[in-house]
Amino acid sequence: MEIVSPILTPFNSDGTINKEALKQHATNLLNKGVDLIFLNGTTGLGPALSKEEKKENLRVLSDLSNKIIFQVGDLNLNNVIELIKFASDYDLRAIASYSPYYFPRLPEKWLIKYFQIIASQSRHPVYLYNYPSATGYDISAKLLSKFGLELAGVKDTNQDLAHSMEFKTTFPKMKVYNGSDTLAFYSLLSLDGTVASMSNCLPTVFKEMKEAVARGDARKAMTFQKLITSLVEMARKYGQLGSLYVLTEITQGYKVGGPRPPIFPLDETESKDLRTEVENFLKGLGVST
Ligand code: FW2
Repeated sequence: MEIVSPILTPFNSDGTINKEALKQHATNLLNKGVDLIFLNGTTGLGPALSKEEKKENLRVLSDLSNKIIFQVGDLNLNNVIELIKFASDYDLRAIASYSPYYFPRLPEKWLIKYFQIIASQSRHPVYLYNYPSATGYDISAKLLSKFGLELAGVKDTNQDLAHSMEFKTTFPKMKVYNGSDTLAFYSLLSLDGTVASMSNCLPTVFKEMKEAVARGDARKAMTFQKLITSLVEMARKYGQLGSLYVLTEITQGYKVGGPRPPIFPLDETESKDLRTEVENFLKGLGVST
């Protein structure tokens, strides 16, 4: 049972990556009980990073590389292959990729081919990042099975837990994580773990939820899930990706820079309102974050 943190990418105001903040944040998350870091994911603004920035993120976290799943997806397959080659010098847990996106009506065969090429190039285990509502394509267990493609793992960002569980029943050896914050408790209970963006700002809550699941205390674990879901609702009012930078600063006590347009930072009033709401909410609960 693992907590995987899709780490946010901290940007400076000039749009460059704040490397010190990235290192500090990753180290803090792992110290507080997060098991693995998902680098260049959605929360890390992966689709908006250049190939050089994706490499840079891994260089910055090279000391922690065996705790990293390195996301390499791109619409330019040459970039994907270059990133896989680059990654081969690092001792990674896995590489991962979302499917091709944007282009409509891609034949199933082409989607599968993309992952077959990745698998043929990588010396590391390959994890599928399936996010149908973002990419427009569902790389389901049925589809993998239809083409006989076995991958080492999957992060399924899906509100349908049965869809994630189908990977496990079809491929018992596959590592299966659900990527929805609102299903983190159920993912810890029934899958190999959760990949949850809220673990950026609530690492200790996630760790305690995992411990509660491990000792069979579902009621306690549910209280943590409710807290996580409440924070998601607060964050979504202002745009969840931008809000996460503010939430992380509030709960972890250090600056993690800001997002980069087209993911815009919260303005001063929004940040203040979010801070007030979150601090008031957490005050009564007596939980560590
Ligand atoms: C990532 C995640 C979590 C997301 C989820 C989507 O890479 O950021 O899939 O937060 O909104 O795994």
